[in-house]
Amino acid sequence: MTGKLEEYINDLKEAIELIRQYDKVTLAHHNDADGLSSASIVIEALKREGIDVVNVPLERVHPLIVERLMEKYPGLIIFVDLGAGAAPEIAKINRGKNTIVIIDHHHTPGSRDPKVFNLSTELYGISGEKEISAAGAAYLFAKTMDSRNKDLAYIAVIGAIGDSHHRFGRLESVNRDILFEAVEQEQVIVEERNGREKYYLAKFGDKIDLDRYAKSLTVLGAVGYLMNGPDTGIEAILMGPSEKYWSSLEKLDELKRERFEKILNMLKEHGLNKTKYLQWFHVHDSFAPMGVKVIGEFCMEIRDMDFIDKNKYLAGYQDMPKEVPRLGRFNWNIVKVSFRLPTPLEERVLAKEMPGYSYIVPRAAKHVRGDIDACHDYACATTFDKGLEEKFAEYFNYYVDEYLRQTTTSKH
Ligand SMILES: [Mn+2]
Repeated sequence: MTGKLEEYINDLKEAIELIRQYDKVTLAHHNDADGLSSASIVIEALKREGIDVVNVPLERVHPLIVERLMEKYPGLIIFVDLGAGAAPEIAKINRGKNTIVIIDHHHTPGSRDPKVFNLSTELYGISGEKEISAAGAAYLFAKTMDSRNKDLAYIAVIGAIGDSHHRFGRLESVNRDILFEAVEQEQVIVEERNGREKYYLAKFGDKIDLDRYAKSLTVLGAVGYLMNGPDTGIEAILMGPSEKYWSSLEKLDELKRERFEKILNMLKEHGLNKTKYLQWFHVHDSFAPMGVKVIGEFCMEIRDMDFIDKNKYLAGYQDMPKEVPRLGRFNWNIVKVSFRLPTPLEERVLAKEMPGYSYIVPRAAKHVRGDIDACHDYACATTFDKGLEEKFAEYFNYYVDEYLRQTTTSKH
């Protein structure tokens, strides 16, 4: 058995008993393919139980968002594909008022709050990086609730592919068990090519390439975040992608192309702000109404272009939209900043010659009260108040120097 799967399912049972005491639920979920997939499973499973669900798609778990969520939707709040990392903050904001259930697969510091049920698979030794997606965890939840929910297996496969859990060639562990449940029900087809598995959705007639489909769901949820994209995605997951789905996908791709082109030309003409180690630029609200995930994508696209300094860290800023679906307007002035590495610098980071983002950003962000989600050495993101960009750059450079001092001293 994988990790403590049995224990996980037992704890799910407990959460289900609790949930059954409510006739309406608020579901906060991430807006990428796995987030939309896990939300679809929970929505459908609860609907079948006769429980009403309001879903709130989120890009990030910001304290002000959590506060508003609890104010506007008191009672029972379920988080899927996010929340585990912020469990202590969620408990703190909640102050024992609402019942919180977190179904997630992200790393978590845990939580001892009796009103916060932190069901991150990571607490049970099941890896959220390759063994189970959030949709997989949601599927276990749904199937534990009622075995008839096994017809939702294909959705857990979509989620796992959305999070690239097949990147080593094939789905493994719990993901793989669920895959075979979907195959058995003729919802998914597996084909082997050059030693790697390819997955197709067969549930809705046409054979759909699941790599392509999962990517399209992330475009709907992230680029279309403020244009009803997440709901269009959830509908497609449950009912099959319609003509309308593919046409809105095309429109969103076009919008993204057009906006990227505009900023690209601006950067080529005016260049980036260059400091000792960090080069950065700001798109302000030029990417609106697209979600803030796109700034990371944009950085990834330009990181090796000619006008980028190959030896400096790369940061792109985008204003956080003041509107959050189903939560309303926020009076904040927050920026999201995404970090990527030009390939030559990435090699120096891999060689430990230069510090990775997981060394620099959490330290520097503290000085501007930035929040940190997941941070990797090669990619990272944070949010903080607009106007602190230059101050942040100073601290960024400070911590690069600090790292370099330490590595030179340790060589003696
Ligand atoms: Mn996920």
